[in-house]
Parts: sequence; C-alpha cells; structure tokens
Amino acid sequence: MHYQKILVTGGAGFIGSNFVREVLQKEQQVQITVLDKMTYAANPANLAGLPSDRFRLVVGDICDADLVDQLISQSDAVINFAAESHNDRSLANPTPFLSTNIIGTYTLLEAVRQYQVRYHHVSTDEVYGDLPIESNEQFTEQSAYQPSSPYSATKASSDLLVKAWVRSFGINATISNSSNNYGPYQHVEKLIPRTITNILAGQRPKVYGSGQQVRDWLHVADHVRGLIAALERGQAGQTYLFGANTERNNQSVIEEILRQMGHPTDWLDHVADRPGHDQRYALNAERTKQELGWTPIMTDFSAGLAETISWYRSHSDWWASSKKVTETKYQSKFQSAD
Ligand code: NAD
Ligand code: TDX
Repeated sequence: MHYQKILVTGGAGFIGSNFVREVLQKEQQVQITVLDKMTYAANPANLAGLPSDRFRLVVGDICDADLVDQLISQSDAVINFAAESHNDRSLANPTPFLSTNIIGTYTLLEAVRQYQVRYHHVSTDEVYGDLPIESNEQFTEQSAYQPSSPYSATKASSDLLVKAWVRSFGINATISNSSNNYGPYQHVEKLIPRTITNILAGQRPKVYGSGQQVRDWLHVADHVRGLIAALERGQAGQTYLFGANTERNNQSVIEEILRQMGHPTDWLDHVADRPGHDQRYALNAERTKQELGWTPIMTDFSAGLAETISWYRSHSDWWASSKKVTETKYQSKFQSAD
C-alpha cells in the first residue's frame, strides 16, 4: 500500500470495518485511525482484536471541523465510509442524512484541501436513480444523477461536492459508486441480514410491495478489494463503478434464503411498499475493471448467501440486541426517536 497513515471515517460500520480488517491484515506497515460517531449502525465488536500498535478508534463526528482538521493533518489518505445509510430511515427522518452525508463530507473536503491529502469517497449506485425492471440497461460513469430518496439525494450531493472540490481546488480525490453489498457484519435493518435473522428468530421475512424490484448483489469482500485498488491506483477526478452483474429480484433473494434455511418458500409476508421505491439498479463496471485491474471473484451468489447465513447463525450475540430494537423501529416505521 502506497499510503501508511490512513484515516477511515465510518470504519466501525459494515463496509468500513470489513475494509479496516482486510487492510491491517494484508498491509503490515499501514496504520489506521478510525473516526466514527458510533451511531446505532456501528458496533465496537466489528473492530475487536485489531493490533493496538497500528490501529486506533477515535469516537467523533465527521462534522466536527476541529477534530477532522487534527486527524487529517496527521494522515496521508482518507477513505470516507461515514454515512447515514438506510433508505427507510431517511424517509422517516432525513435530518441526520443531511448533516452527516452532506455537511460531514464538506467538512472532510475542506481539511483534505488544506493538508493536500488523498481522499476516496465511498458512494452508491443509487445516485443515478433507477432503471426499468424489464430492461438490460446499465448505469455508466456518464449517467445523469437522479436520486429518488432523501438518502440517495444526500449521497448524490456529497458526490457533487467532491467533484467540485476536484475541479475548483485540485484536490486528489476519487469516487466509487457501488451496488448493494452483502456479507458479514451488515446491520440487521438491511434486506439480507434482516431476512436471515427474522428466520433465525422465528419471524416471517417481509417483502416490500411486489418483491419484483431488482438489486445487483456484490459481496463486501469484493467491494473492499475494489476500494483498495481505487485508493492505490485511482486517478484524481475519476469515478469507479463496483458491480457484480448478480441481479436478483427481492422475492427471489428471500425465497433462496428460506430454501437454504429449510423453510417453505412461501413462509413470508408481503408488506406495504417503500414510498418512491427504486425499481432496479445495474452498473456497467467494465471501465473500472480495465483501469483498476479489479474484478469481483465471489460471484456465486448462492454460495455467498450460504456463507452469510452461516455467519449470522454463529454470531447471534453480535446481532440479538440490535435485532429487537430494529424490529420495534420497523413497526413504528422509524418514527420513534433513536
Ligand atoms: P453503515 O450504516 O453500516 O455504517 C456507517 C458508519 O458511519 C457507522 O459506523 C456510523 O457510526 C458511522 N457514522 C454515521 N454518521 C457519522 C458521523 N457523523 N461521523 C462519523 N461517523 C459516522 O454503512 P455501510 O453499509 O457500511 O456503508 C458505508 C458507505 O458505503 C456509506 O457511505 C454508504 O452510502 C456506502 N454504500 C453502501 C452500500 C451497501 O450496500 N451497504 C452500497 C453502496 C454504497
Ligand atoms: O425487509 C425488507 N424487505 C424488502 O423487500 C427490507 C429491509 C428491504 N426490502 C427491499 C427494499 C429494496 O428493494 O429489499 C431491497 C434492498 O433493501 P435495503 O437492504 O434497504 O437496501 P437498498 O435500499 O437497496 O440500499 C442499499 O444499497 C445501496 C444500502 O442500504 C444503501 O446504503 C446502498 O447505498
């Protein structure tokens, strides 16, 4: 790894903690500082057992300009995972999304500008809006920004800030937009872990609306490999698209999990649809593959699901307490205070 002192913002969440563990294991000279607010989405267990001489956790907010300034002045690269990340929550209460996703990114960019530090921005395919279910169309780096939800609108805003800071101030920044991730350490509010833990807890999985909406599932380990490549080899101002060409509709994902866990495939409830529900995401990752020399390798989705199911089975202590809280929140449609 070209960089030795890396600041990982949002590193106690799902993708960030997978990134931190992988980099510390593979790169013996790298020192990582995680800056994380430790919101409901973070779990200290995600970062347990890491080498204390090369890893430290700073609990704080990426909107705190003094703290961000201090930490970025001591770093040679920043990778930003910190975000409010759940669409359903953003529909009930957009406020923290505007603060963390937009003001937080702005705060990081200003310090990056001042100290001329390399910056990589972790973003989502949702900035491009959605595609018709019945089509083979895919988003490219040139697709227009057309976000649908408060979550994706704030992620789109943050990407635009990064692009403007590259163009106007010449910062050394890259962006990546990834499709839906799955794998170990994902919060139980998201589709795949929610479905698995519902079944483990004796509750029927929930399908929003028709269940025909399509997502492209990328294993988090493949995403992490892509992010390492983007941080090391990415060209300032470029966008990289991480997708796996593993499109599945939600109903079929839930049915496959039910099958693998030994339940009838109709043991599910259809519930109210998500307002503004994006129909289909698909990314054309060809240019990214050529430029970064990256390719997803965990493309057997059934095998990836089996491994993920097994992880949640053996880590009930990791998810049990947040499961109860999350399902209560789902019942109140995330209207209750955090
Ligand atoms: P997550 O919700 O699991 O983790 C987010 C982390 O950010 C948490 O540890 C949280 O405590 C921290 N955080 C929140 N607000 C903060 C603040 N103000 N200051 C500091 N830390 C703060 O999210 P994730 O699924 O790991 O996603 C990480 C990034 O990847 C996000 O930017 C998300 O938009 C993007 N992304 C996620 C997916 C996916 O499928 N999960 C797909 C594409 C892109
Ligand atoms: O219980 C459920 N039933 C259901 O049908 C849940 C939780 C979700 N769904 C549907 C909604 C979506 O069509 O499954 C699909 C996936 O839902 P989420 O896991 O909430 O993910 P999504 O809204 O697609 O966004 C995810 O991928 C892009 C991440 O949460 C974002 O952070 C990322 O940017």
